[in-house]
Amino acid sequence: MHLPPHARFKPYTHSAGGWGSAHSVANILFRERIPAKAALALFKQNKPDGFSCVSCAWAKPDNPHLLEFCENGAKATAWELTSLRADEDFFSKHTLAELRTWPDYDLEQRGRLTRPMRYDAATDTYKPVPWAEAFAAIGQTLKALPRESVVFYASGRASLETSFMYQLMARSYGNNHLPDSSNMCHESTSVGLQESIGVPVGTVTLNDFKHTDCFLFFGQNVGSNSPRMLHPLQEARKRDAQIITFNPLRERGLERFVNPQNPLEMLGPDSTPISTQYHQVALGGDLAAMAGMIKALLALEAEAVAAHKPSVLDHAFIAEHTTGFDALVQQIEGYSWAELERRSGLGRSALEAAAQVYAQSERVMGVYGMGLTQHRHGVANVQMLVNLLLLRGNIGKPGAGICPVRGHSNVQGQRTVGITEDPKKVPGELIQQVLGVTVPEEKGFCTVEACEGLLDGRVKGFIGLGGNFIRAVPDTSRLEPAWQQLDLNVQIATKLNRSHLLPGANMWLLPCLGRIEIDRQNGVEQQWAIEDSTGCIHGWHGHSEPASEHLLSEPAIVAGIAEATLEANPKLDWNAWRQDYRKVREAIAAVYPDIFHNLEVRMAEPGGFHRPLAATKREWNTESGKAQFTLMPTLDADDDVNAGTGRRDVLQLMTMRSNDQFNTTIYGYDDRFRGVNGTRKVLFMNTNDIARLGFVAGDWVKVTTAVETAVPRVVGPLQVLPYDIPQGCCGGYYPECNPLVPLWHHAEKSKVPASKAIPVTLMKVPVEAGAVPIDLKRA
Ligand SMILES: Nc1nc2c(c(=O)[nH]1)N[C@H]1C(S)=C(S)[C@@H](COP(=O)(O)OP(=O)(O)OC[C@H]3O[C@@H](n4cnc5c(=O)[nH]c(N)nc54)[C@H](O)[C@@H]3O)O[C@H]1N2
Ligand SMILES: Nc1nc2c(c(=O)[nH]1)N[C@H]1C(S)=C(S)[C@@H](COP(=O)(O)OP(=O)(O)OC[C@H]3O[C@@H](n4cnc5c(=O)[nH]c(N)nc54)[C@H](O)[C@@H]3O)O[C@H]1N2
Ligand SMILES: [Mo]
Repeated sequence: MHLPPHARFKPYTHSAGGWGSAHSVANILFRERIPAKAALALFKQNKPDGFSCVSCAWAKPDNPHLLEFCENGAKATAWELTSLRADEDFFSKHTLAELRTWPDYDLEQRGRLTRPMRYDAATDTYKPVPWAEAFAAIGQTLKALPRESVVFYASGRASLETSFMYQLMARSYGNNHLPDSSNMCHESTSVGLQESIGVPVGTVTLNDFKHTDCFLFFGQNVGSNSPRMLHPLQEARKRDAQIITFNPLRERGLERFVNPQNPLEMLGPDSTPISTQYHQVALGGDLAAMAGMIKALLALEAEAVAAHKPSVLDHAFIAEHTTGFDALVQQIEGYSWAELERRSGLGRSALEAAAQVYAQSERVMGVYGMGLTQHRHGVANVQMLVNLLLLRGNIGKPGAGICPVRGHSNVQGQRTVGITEDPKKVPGELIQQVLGVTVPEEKGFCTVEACEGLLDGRVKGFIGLGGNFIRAVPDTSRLEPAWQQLDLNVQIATKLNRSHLLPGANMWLLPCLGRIEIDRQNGVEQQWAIEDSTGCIHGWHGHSEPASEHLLSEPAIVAGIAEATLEANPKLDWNAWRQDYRKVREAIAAVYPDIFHNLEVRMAEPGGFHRPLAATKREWNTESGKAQFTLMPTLDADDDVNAGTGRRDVLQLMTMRSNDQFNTTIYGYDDRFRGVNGTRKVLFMNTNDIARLGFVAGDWVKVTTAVETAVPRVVGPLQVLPYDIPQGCCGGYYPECNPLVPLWHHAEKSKVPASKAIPVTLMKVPVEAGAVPIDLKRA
């Protein structure tokens, strides 16, 4: 088993990108034993004739760089192209009881899954089975289960074609239980933007980045999680665009960047400073920070009026296109500066400085990530950012708009083609007419509801189209035992993970082709389509030979389960779809003509095509027919934490990603930009809190959730690491800290788990036997 090398902490003083990034890519290519020939696949990544990155959902330019990929995209590719295999030999040697003791890193590091397998309780191992047998048995169990008891989960990677088929399978089966990873991610966006501006997705394209004067950057760690976005940001900086960042941590990628693909920059001493203002907002302090900016903006407006200068607010836009302006002004004016400062953790002058730049910029873009969405008031956070943008007409003009940075590479597209628990969001009539499938009327389960169903026994069957459900969800310690009560658990996956190791009655592991692999059906290479974070839809195809001859494509697996389970439907020929994905695309185009008409031709155009978005044309599909200013329910993004503010020992914990992971996939134990090496068992803390709570750097602590204390939620021991984080806040890694998030601690309206502000207390514990101490002297 893998043992972490000597753990150490040393603040990272270099830029994001640069040689550190190139070195890290070389390391992983070596470790995954990628032959040089296969490494050439990187040249095809994100190219018009190539494959789309398996990592994040960031947009691909139509004129890509020679190597249009980033450190983390390259890692993701290497992870999939690995020559290591978790084959039948491996599974015959390891019981699940043993594998459950392995860390996430070791599980996936075993390499690609190679054969369909069924859990055998007698030997506590997975045993290979032929595909036909797997499909028949799964179909039989599904037919026997109550239709409302089965959940169809999707992690956001599967193509538009697979996703379309998958939701039809669920609906033909008889329910709308289609939660996906976006329920833990950007659902606050889908709900918030729909209400405020009438579209569930961002309004900007890559082209807009060329015209933006000012970026307001909230809670998104671009250097690790969407590094290719650093290119347009760097270009923007070179023409002196302003980037105002709000983040509790000084994230390296938001500070400085060296383009690892630019030889001159790699050799020279220069890096581009990214942020022009950096505000270390308190966890959950964004509502107050944005309210403060609006308050400052209103003051500037008053000054301009008094001095007979041009208005700061775009009154013409506000009058013609919005509702709710007066009420918002009244609410904002009711907040005192003292309150705004206290809640945001930022000084008035800092917020005024941000407002000043905003007021002087013509084209402003609001960019954000999990720092806004994963809060109790995550939806309000998103809507407050919209408020700020609307005040100066920054939606629906070039260079301006709202830019949620999505996570999984096709997470946005999956929603577009019907993976949603809400039947109102799918064109039921057309689905009935074209495909003879009746969309059930009753709303299905989102992720949190699926978890509730697991806990109370309503969910008896679970199909996972990718992902690592039981590791990604909140309240892990309560949910793992429930997961083992399932009558049927089918996991379609590329690599082994913890969700596969807690079997119930019937547990299946179905290995699929990865996205980089050539998918041949009837000897013909197939193409797929996806939609990126900017609503751009484009095609791709695989480039390397499959990891095993026994793998099936995701569409083939979905078709296999559907055929074995569902009554024959004369309008829906699963077998024809499995053999030719063009037919699936025809159906997608017929069901969603506005977005996907002529899909086959348009997806092949260089750079793909953009879906129409009414808000970009200043048409508002909202309740009022206008863009809506939204009032804030509260200034606290997290009431649960604030309920405990009386207690000085309660900190707010954010769960975060390292630079060496993709969600629950742990590539390694280094978080280079944050200076942590060789360990993930750390708790990032402010030095004053460390002293105040009676600890010293390097102490080991147990972390306990400080609300609903009757239910024990404990993680640790973790080692205390002094870090530049606001007082009262601390940080630990996802997914290790997930047992601390109560299932009910989620965003209002969107039900996104509030993983960025969990009230916790700490208790010192003796050093764990065998624990590798962090070398703090190097700090
Ligand atoms: N390499 C890599 N790439 C990825 C992923 C990955 O795991 N690894 N995951 C993918 C997925 S699914 C997603 S959703 C995205 C996630 O990408 P991000 O949206 O960047 O999500 P996180 O890494 O969780 O970090 C959020 C950032 O928000 C900050 N933050 C935390 N709390 C607050 C707050 O209250 N206010 C503000 N203003 N900031 C806060 C944190 O310091 C951190 O910088 O990345 C995608 N891309
Ligand atoms: N505490 C806390 N919890 C969080 C978050 C957080 O910030 N904090 N973030 C949340 C977010 S934003 C998200 S998106 C979720 C992520 O939740 P998930 O999407 O469920 O999790 P992943 O870790 O992305 O899933 C990894 C697994 O996907 C499988 N896989 C990889 N590629 C493929 C493929 O091409 N096809 C198939 N079929 N399988 C594949 C592999 O087996 C791999 O083990 O976690 C959420 N949970
Ligand atoms: Mo995500």
